[in-house]
Amino acid sequence: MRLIFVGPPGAGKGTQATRLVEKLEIPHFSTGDMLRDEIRKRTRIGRIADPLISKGKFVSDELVLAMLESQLKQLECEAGFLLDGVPRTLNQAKVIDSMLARLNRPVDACLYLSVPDDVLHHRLQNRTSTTSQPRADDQKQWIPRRLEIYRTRTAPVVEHYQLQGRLVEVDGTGSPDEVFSRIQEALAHIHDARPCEEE
Ligand code: B4P
Repeated sequence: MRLIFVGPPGAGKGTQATRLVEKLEIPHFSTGDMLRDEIRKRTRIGRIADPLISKGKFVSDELVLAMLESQLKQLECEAGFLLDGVPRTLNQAKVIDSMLARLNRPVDACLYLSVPDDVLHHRLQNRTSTTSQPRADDQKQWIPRRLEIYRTRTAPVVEHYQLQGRLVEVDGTGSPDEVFSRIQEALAHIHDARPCEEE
């Protein structure tokens, strides 16, 4: 199955993606994880991304797409995949749609995890207080900006996949187990309705 995960910061994309790729046995492409890895290794990309991410801003489309394209090229012929946290802008969505069309791997569904702002605030602040290596972008001062950037730049991605008839909205509130059950339930319907295309 070829899936995209979108949702506001702290919606639980990373949390649910980890479970889902294990269950479906598909590769997981998280641009957030890739960028944090580049930052840890102090690469050229990491040095550009660090000051942006740490203040809750997006990294440029060019950088994200170049990074992702090199990873997607390694996809095995028959493999499905999960794109986690990407596309995050309408431009990224259009370029990724074209990349996947070239690879004859269009997405089956875009899973949209919807979570109200007050719950997002709580989760992001809680991550800061419970992890040994708190993320700079989770600091309270950057959370309103991250939510605003999401509304202006990522919400159109949700609309884009809705117009394609590929959007599946899942309620992201409740415990991680409850959310995962809802996702599996939603995917069972998609699989019935949209069998994978012939390779
Ligand atoms: P990401 O790594 O994608 O992370 P996120 O949106 O902040 O969080 P996510 O939704 O994955 O939440 P999580 O499961 O961790 O992006 C980080 C940054 O990288 C972006 O802000 C941007 O700067 C940059 N970036 C990444 N991709 C980009 C792109 N394509 N273009 C440009 N820039 C890009 O959960 C959050 C917390 O909630 C955790 O502590 C978790 O344990 C908790 N939680 C999760 N589910 C829960 C539940 N059901 N109940 C209670 N707590 C829960």
